[in-house]
Amino acid sequence: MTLGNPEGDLASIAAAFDLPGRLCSLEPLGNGNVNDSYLVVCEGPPLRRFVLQRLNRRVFPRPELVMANMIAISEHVEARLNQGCALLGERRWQHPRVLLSRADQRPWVEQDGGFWRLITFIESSRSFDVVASAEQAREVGFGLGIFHHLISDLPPARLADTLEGFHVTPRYLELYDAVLASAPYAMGSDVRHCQAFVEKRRSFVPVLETARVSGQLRLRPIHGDPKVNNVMLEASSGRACALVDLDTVKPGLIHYDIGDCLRSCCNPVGEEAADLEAVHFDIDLCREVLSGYLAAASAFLTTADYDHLYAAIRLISFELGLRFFTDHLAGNVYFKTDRPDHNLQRALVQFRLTESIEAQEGRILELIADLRADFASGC
Ligand code: GN1
Ligand code: MG
Repeated sequence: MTLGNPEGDLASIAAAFDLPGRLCSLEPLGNGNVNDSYLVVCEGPPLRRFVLQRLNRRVFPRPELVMANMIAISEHVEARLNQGCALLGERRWQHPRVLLSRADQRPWVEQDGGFWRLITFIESSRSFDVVASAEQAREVGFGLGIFHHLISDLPPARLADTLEGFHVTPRYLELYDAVLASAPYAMGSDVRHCQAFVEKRRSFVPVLETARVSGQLRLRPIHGDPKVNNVMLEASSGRACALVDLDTVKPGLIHYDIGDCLRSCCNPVGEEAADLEAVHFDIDLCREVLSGYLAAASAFLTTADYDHLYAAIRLISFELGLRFFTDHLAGNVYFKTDRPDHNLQRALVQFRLTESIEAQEGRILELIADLRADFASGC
């Protein structure tokens, strides 16, 4: 099989892992903004599928620590599942497994400067770039809740900080200020709009970090990127059955995850939307995601956790907008792009979503209070 790969033969990289059979196909997979992913199919029966990924070394300067975190999480989750998890009932929960290199039994292969890993594909499952129904929204929330539940007793110190400053919003603001100071080109009206948008929200930026430093919120193991398409739903039942994309698993605030999941699920037109007018935060979807989440996670949430939920929802959409905007100003050096203004458009989408969240602050706070009361009464 020849795949015309400019950086060496992808098939030979896949074959360097301990695959269970002969490789029969290999094709690009998904639309990740950072790593490159390929679907690898192995001869059966049954046919077995895997995901081959090249980690972006600029984003993850210590990729071996990313793998160590993935393995620590996998072992922990497997052990928890073997003990049985009452919350899952009849539901099957899966976790991607890491394959080892044939040559040295390490969980990665390095070739021509690339750092590659191969993990199992979650069989009989699908993911979606936007939420298609209330049931799906609830399942995505439940999936995140189960994931948090399964890792809630893993001491965060067991995980390396693979991406220092990830979701620490004041750090993104510092980077933005530095990039803006040396931005090389004339500012168009969209850029000026984004700049003014950020200026107005400066004082809000440290809200979660201040709560962490004061001890109100504490570090826990988190997923780091639980956007809607990282929650796999069983194809037959539509039930959440796995969380994938575990690169960003590390110690953090669960609020980053909850905010990220909500900003992703509750924008019905998705983060690549071209029509800004259509971007909005759908509070009905928010109710579904949060109630799904709380059905699995309410047992370990504190009063302070609930008190910071609204701030998390507002902050993480703002933060992603700030990250896209900064990358636009920096010349698109972090996120993959298809065109020069791609990151600017993505920033405009997230800022529009932030505005919609802000406009519904009262309703979102009421919703959180209602759900909190329901779950406190054992609903
Ligand atoms: C990046 O590469 P991907 O699509 O899994 C980013 C996330 C963003 C996301 C927005 C390591 O994730 O933080 O929320 O794009 N991952 C990293 O789609 O920066
Ligand atoms: Mg990711």
